[in-house]
Amino acid sequence: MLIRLFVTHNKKLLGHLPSVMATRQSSDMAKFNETLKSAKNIVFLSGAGISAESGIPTFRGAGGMWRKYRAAALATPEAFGTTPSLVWEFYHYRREVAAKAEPNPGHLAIAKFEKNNPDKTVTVITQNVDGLHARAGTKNLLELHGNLYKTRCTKCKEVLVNTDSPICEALANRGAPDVDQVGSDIPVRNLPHCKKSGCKGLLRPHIVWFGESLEAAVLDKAESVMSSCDVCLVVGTSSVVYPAAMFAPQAAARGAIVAEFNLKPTPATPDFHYYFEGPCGMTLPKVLSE
Ligand code: BJW
Ligand code: ZN
Repeated sequence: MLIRLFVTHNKKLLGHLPSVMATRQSSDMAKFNETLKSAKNIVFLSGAGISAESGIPTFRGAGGMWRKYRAAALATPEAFGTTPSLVWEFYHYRREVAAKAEPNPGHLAIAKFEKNNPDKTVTVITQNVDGLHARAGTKNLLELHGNLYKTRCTKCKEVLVNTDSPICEALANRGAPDVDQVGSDIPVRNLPHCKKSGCKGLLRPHIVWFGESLEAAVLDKAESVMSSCDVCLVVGTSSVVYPAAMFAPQAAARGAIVAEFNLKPTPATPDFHYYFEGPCGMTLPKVLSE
């Protein structure tokens, strides 16, 4: 059993939390499994790490670059405003990668847990946009940051599911991640456009970019679920992107039991009751089937 001090990692942002919670942190799977058995409201809060074992690169790990860009440079409304062609190439590439990927044992263990526990309220709140939780069979799912396979019209704002590959002819054979590729020259008229006759606006990925607000209904629901859960499993997230980064520390501070599954500690680790180190495709199935 690990012994740690629970010290809140960001007093400025989470000022309402007690500054120090002296307690023991555990990595006892059997004990956590007992807690899960008696819980009624369970939330899984996932990030890119859960899809890493499906071959989808994380944002802040090795492989988190596309060409010479970090996601943070392209996932902004400003980047789309100035270089929509480059941003569409980036998303076209990611749509193709995720479409070829398969849910891994971590996604599947969560979906199975939901299915096998109809007496509990099980919710998955994911920051991921790859659609793998849904493909694994998760039903009660909140996609905080949108979805690679949804588009939004920049003019009429209509949101549609779009799984076309490629999403438009001009993007066929584009999006190669090689660092020596520079710029993007697809004319805007050839990028995906709204099919409504009176509109024909430029489409964008239905993804929450940096500096944009999360969809109000999704955020409200996530906050409501987080405020009523009695157990939260934080899986494969670096816990640095807000508002998602404060969900689990806030839940822990009000008394929910929080367990983190990661390859390495994060800034939020000291806030949590349990820490399970290792690939979550191995640790989750073990904990959930104990
Ligand atoms: C494994 C593993 C294995 C690997 N097993 N583990 C308050 C304070 C400071 C800043 C802000 C704030 N409020 C808002 C901001 C600004 C900004 C923000 O948080 N910035 C921070 C970087 C500081 N937030 C926003 O802009 C949000 N909007 C908002 O709040 O609006 C209101 C507002 C705006 C501005 C100012 C104030 C208020 C929107 C955030 C949208 C995030 N969008 C992205 C990009 C989506 C585009 C796309 O996908 O193309 O979403 S950012 C990127 O990071 C992506 C992810 O969902 C998100 C989180 O990353 P995640 O999932 O944690 O991945 P990694 O790579 O960071 O970590 C992976 C983890 O897995 C690691 O820990 C590994 O160890 C682990 N791992 N393999 C287990 N096998
Ligand atoms: Zn439109």
